[in-house]
Amino acid sequence: MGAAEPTRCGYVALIGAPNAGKSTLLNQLVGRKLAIVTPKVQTTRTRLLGIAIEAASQLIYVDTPGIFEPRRRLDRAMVAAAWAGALDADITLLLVDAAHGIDADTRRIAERLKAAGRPAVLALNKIDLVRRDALLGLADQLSSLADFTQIFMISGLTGDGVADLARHLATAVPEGPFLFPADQLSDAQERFLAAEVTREQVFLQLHDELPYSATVETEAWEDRPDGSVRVEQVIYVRRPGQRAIVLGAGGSRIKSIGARARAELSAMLDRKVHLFLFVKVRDNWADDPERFASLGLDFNA
Ligand SMILES: Nc1nc2c(ncn2[C@@H]2O[C@H](COP(=O)(O)OP(=O)(O)OP(=O)(O)O)[C@@H](O)[C@H]2O)c(=O)[nH]1
Ligand SMILES: [Mg+2]
Repeated sequence: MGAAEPTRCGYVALIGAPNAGKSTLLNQLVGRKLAIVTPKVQTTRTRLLGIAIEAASQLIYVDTPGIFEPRRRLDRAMVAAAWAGALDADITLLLVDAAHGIDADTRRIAERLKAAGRPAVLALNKIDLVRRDALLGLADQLSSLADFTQIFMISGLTGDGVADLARHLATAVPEGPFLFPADQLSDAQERFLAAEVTREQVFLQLHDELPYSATVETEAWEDRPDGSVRVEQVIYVRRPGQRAIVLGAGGSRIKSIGARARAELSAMLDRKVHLFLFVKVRDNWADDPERFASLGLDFNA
């Protein structure tokens, strides 16, 4: 970097259909696991910033919930958060799962970008799963739906193509000073990231409706003099029967969720963690303004 080179800084929103790989890419771009990732759709519920320096640019990536046809109040708030992220950003990066192709969700997103007169960067993701010649047809089809300034072919999982993408973004964000300290990786509080780590295990270890009926909150956080941390969290579910499933026979499921979450959290924080999980029934949590506020979502979206 020459001394006279001006710095650049900007927000880059990662948007796309559920499961396109937005959170995986965010983690790859930042070089650290911030966002939770699962094979299930609608894992991410709120905006999360991941911050990286590339050459003389600070890139502020915005992970967003997948954009899909909303039905419940929580869905509406998630999709509203995703669009707010997309339209507030300096650059919109549309991620498409190349193995899955163009579905109704992706088509609707492209159409809305076009209607908003919003050019975007297109990234065909998961190229580790598809033949290269299939990618060109997909790129063509997408180009007919919206206005893309650049097209990249990447794998957020293996990192293939991601450095090229980051280099391009670094030149495309506006000139200006860094908006965050150079060593800051996210805007998220540790309490929130810790709750997400447990929610990831709920998604991975429980099935059907349950992950979508559950939310996790960190209720207490105590730094101990010996350098360890004591964390209390509540997993909220909607019905007593769901509480029984989360606990499992003789408490076996909650024990296994807690063990995995504690190991992950301990690695993330680089210190010993004492994790205490409670399961509570709050049948209306998905209609409770306070729970939305704790997720950073707009109840009235
Ligand atoms: N093979 C392959 N799998 C990927 C790639 N990127 C993501 N995945 C997988 O796709 C699934 C979804 O990834 P996420 O990063 O959670 O996707 P997302 O777009 O954030 O999903 P939502 O938050 O639900 O909208 C996970 O199982 C990932 O491991 C990739 O480049 N290649
Ligand atoms: Mg996600």
